[in-house]
Amino acid sequence: MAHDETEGPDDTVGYDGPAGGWGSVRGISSVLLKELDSPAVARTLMRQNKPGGFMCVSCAWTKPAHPRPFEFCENGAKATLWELTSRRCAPDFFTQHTLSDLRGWSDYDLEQQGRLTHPMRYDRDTDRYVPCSWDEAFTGVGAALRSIEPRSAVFYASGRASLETAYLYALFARLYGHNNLPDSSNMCHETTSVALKELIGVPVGTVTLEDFDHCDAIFFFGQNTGSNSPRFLHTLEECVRRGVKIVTFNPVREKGLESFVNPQNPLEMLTGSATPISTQYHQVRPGGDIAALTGLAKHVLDEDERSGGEVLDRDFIARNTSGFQAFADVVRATTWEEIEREAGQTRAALQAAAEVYIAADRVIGIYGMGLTQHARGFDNIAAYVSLLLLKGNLGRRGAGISPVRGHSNVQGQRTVGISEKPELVPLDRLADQFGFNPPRQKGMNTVEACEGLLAGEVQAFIGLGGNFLRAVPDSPAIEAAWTRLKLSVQVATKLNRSHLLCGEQAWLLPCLGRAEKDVQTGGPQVVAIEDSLSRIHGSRATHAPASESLLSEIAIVAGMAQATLPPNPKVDWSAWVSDYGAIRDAIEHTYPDQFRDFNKRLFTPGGFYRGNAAHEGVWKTDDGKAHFTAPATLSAVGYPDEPGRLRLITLRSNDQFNTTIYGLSDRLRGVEGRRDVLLMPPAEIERHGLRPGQRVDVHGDADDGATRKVAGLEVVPFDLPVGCVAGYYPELNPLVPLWLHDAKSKTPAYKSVPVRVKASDRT
Ligand SMILES: Nc1nc2c(c(=O)[nH]1)N[C@H]1C(S)=C(S)[C@@H](COP(=O)(O)OP(=O)(O)OC[C@H]3O[C@@H](n4cnc5c(=O)[nH]c(N)nc54)[C@H](O)[C@@H]3O)O[C@H]1N2
Ligand SMILES: Nc1nc2c(c(=O)[nH]1)N[C@H]1C(S)=C(S)[C@@H](COP(=O)(O)OP(=O)(O)OC[C@H]3O[C@@H](n4cnc5c(=O)[nH]c(N)nc54)[C@H](O)[C@@H]3O)O[C@H]1N2
Ligand SMILES: [Mo]
Repeated sequence: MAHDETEGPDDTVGYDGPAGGWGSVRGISSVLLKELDSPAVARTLMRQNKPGGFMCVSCAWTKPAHPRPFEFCENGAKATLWELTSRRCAPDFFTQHTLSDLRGWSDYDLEQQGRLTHPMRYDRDTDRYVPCSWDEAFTGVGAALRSIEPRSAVFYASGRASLETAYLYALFARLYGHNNLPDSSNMCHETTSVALKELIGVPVGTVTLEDFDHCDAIFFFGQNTGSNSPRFLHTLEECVRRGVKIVTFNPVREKGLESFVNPQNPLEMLTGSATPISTQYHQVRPGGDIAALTGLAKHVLDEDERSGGEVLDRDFIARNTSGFQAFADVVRATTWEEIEREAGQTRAALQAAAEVYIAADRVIGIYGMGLTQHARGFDNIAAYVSLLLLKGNLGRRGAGISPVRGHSNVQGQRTVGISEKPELVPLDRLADQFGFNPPRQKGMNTVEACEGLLAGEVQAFIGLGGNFLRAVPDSPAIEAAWTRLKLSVQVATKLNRSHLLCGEQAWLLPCLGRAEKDVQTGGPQVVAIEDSLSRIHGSRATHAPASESLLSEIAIVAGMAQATLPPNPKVDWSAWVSDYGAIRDAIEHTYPDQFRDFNKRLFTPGGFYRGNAAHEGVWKTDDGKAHFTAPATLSAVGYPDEPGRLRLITLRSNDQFNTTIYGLSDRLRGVEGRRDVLLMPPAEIERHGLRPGQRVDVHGDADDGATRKVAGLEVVPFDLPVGCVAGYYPELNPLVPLWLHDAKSKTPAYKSVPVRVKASDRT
């Protein structure tokens, strides 16, 4: 059976211990213990996330000015050990295996082969990767790109590459002639970038670390801190000790949001005493957050009326916002019956949460993929912003909205020009700085790039990291379209599924990881990243590279660009490669306000703050105000309920980083040893006439006539709201329709996929 000895309520699978604690230490060692034998690896870990050290490649949580002795967590350590593994995936591996053979391997087994060591070209005759020189690769890529229409090329980026790499990559795309710069953020917090920009005038969160010292309550919607940003648990623990109330809305009872044992606190470790995190935990229905937030707002408005105007911050509303009256009218007219049905929460539960909001002078609103990855994700965020505006909880110390970002530099990549939206990039400055005429036509985001692939309009794809084919919706259909590409290029550290499907010409280009020493003709180089709280940090690596044949991402981008573009006296790729400080100067020139004295401030402890108008109460929106939004719908899923239709949540386990599977332990949820599971509430197991441990097939249930199926999953009873099931990303991506995405940002609806469950023919 797939689970731990511990059980949750109603015989569901669960985990009795808290997040953190001894379990988190064992969680590291069980997978990667042997890598820790190397003193060099241990030294690198000790420098992780410290000023002047190297910045973690796992999540985007902020790096404090006064770090703890170990400023890393279980999952940050895993990410580092994974990158610094002693295993190598060298050319001889590819002489032994054809790509057709490797396509039968799991994600876990592929990455287990270790670090890629040599640049390689796909040889169609033998169906193998064969080693090549860097020159051959660059010349080949350049010739292929020059032979096609630039607008038929897509330059994808996964959010890990540094600010310097991202800036050069985006510049390369524009000098070549397109804005097709989809980013992993298109599958992630694009909803945030679009919604917060429109509603409060900044595309990013408004909260700083200092704000956590002054807040009275924190609301948590759809973010799994214990697994995905564990260092944030320390901040939360400090808040709880100060008496801050934490109210969580999540269909899954996530351990890290319930209680935490600080692995850095010997007393807590010895006594096993845990700090409870959430004061209230509401298992909202997936896609039920607009309804829940509307319920909270309704109670706030009712209490304001009852108390004769004591609750709302009317002065703030009058001076800073627009749309209040229309919002209040719709919320008042919405009935509790509708709210209860859509939220899957009782009126009393929502009122209890609203009471915490009312009682708190300063409130921070946290959220993650539980709000963004829905067909009406924008409306989720709009409802959240509206709630915060009611009591002036934006643009004020100790208050604000804080999306917890994903990849370690995903926010920064957007800051320095990786965007398909030309209006978000200072194209005139770039034109002037580099003496060219940048393309002005909107480029493709991730969903549009997939549509372009399906339509045969995309002819070349470059992946700067990531695992595009595993991460996107409708992954089997996109894989099938992939082989029609004229050119596919993957810049990567480890082998993954996206490398096993090739265009007519294909190159696999291995790069240095962020923890590895990068020496260029100008000496040892450092790079910079931006964290979730808009702070920029330098990252200095000391670890010896995995192979002598690796190049830095910057050198690879520059190499491809030089081989593709005509010479331009204002664009000196070689000078940039020899000294990354020159790239930072160029970034400062393009973005003088945000990157003033970039090189000088690079190693500011705690990072330097890029600034945020909304944090200062300045609203750079169309009308200069922060916007209330009258809810247009209460359901975020974008399709009707039908008998037998379930909402599938795709989850990350505690033992993965996106498509990188470290191991098979989802310790904090009590699911051990396998990932081919379907988590089901006991009531649904019964209603479906199934039993725990039985094999089921999951069928897509979108109204588009397409067949989508993942077969042979094992039923695991799990504490979830009725009408919903959950399973792991990326295995379940074949069930996600490409067209089911947030209406405004096109972020795929990975958190509420319509499915049906049937007993499997397989036993
Ligand atoms: N160790 C580790 N760290 C990571 C990652 C990783 O894979 N592993 N990934 C990184 C990346 S790229 C990202 S974007 C972040 C992702 O971090 P998160 O934003 O935490 O993303 P998820 O784990 O996908 O899901 C978040 C939570 O949303 C809940 N949820 C699902 N549907 C709903 C809903 O309708 N409403 C509400 N309120 N909640 C819902 C789920 O139960 C889950 O607890 O983490 C980053 N950090
Ligand atoms: N069903 C479902 N699908 C989802 C999600 C979900 O919650 N549910 N989440 C979505 C989200 S939030 C995201 S961000 C995307 C993630 O999508 P991606 O960012 O495309 O995927 P990753 O799994 O993060 O990419 C892992 C690969 O990156 C490469 N890599 C690692 N480090 C480096 C490096 O330093 N440089 C380079 N060049 N390559 C490196 C390795 O080869 C590794 O195999 O997936 C999305 N897809
Ligand atoms: Mo993400």
